[in-house]
Amino acid sequence: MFNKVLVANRGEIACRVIRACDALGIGTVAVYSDADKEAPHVAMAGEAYHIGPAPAQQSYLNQDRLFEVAREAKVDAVHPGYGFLSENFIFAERCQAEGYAFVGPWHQSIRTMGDKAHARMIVGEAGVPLIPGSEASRDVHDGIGEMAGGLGYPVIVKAAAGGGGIGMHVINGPEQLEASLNKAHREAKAAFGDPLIYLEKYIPEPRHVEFQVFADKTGAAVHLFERECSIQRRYQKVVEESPSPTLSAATRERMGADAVKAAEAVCYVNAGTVEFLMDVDESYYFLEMNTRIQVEHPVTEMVTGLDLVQMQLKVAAGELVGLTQEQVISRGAAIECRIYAEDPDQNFFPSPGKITAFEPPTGEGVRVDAGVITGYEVSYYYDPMIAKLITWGVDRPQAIARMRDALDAFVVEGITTNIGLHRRIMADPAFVDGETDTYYLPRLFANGTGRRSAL
Ligand code: MV4
Repeated sequence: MFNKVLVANRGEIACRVIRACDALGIGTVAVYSDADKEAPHVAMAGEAYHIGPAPAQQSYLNQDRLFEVAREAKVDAVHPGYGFLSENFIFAERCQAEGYAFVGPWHQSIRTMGDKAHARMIVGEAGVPLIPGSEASRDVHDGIGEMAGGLGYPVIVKAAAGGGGIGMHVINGPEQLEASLNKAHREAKAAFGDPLIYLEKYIPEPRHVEFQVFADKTGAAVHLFERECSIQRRYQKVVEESPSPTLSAATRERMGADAVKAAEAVCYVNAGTVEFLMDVDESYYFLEMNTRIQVEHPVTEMVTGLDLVQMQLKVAAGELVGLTQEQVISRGAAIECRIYAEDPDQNFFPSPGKITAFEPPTGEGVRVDAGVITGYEVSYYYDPMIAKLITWGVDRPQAIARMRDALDAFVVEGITTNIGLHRRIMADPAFVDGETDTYYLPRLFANGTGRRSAL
């Protein structure tokens, strides 16, 4: 096992990784920018190094500075968390080249799964259902347009290097085809420096269901069940839960097996997430694979009783997962509400400022993963998520009831947060009925309920 780990991140995930290292008796090295001098992860770590000014490019993304700290602190592993450098295969490769274990997948897997078109091809060849679509192309006039007719409208055009919805355009008919393809090319080139785009059959109002997978150096992968992440705003997840409230056991079985197939197709190692889009009839399709620990990993931890970050560290140190699929059991229901420093009355614009009181809720089945404390100054340099509130119940109604009570008890003063939005969602009959798909929030904002059709 490692002696000392550099936690190359900040906020709640840095605190989370430090807690996992402490539990395993591993030394921890935190890094912090000018804006994070008072951040809780600094005090939690065994050692802490200042790495530069607040802007991420000059601190948390400054690879040279991070490797200086790794050398000076004599760490033997680097945990990238999520965001920042966690899916940067150059960084992963450089960790290996400089003699540090990278707590994550092999850099080649990061590279493979980072190219959405390439990932689709490999996973499709392994027999995982893909959304019917075209091969990627750089040139509008090489037949990709004819594909649209073959797929049947509506279709959607996506950037191969993309993600998070950038450069995506729904095309409802042939009259929009040419203009939309040209626009997608331009946006793909501008956003990712690569005009590679591809077409897919458009799935209206899909659910976003993802499976946690874990693999060790033997290449054997297991899934740790699913997370329903359909409640999103501008492709940013807001509420996640496990199990998915409406997924049938038969579909769960098949999706889990396909998630494992996708991971094994790319010789995946460590923690990964296979994302699917699911249609109303529970037909599902591979969307993408995330090669990092995700924000929403706690809901999986609450229903399986596993510590995913400790597992990451053990597997990165060469240990085996040591679990057969039959030994992975999901019990009860867990829900996560992401607490953002943003103002719902200002179109959820970030709302930085000094937190004058931060008193998270406690109680049976309540977990708070926070990246802030009373007195901390939330800046606008980083993602505005300040904490995650997770509840577990013996069933979904109990998890919801506990979430309502926890949200009511959550004290955050000095800044505005989206806690009010979460209380609205937890009180919404459509949410309670599990009627959530990726258009739930737009419907809630428009109609006061996320109900699909105004009954
Ligand atoms: C789709 C889709 C419908 N049909 N692809 C959005 C982000 C990117 N990762 C993929 N996304 C989508 N791709 C087809 N063929 C709908 C979405 C989508 C979405 C997907 C997952 C979670 C939230 C979403 C919100 C809007 C659209």
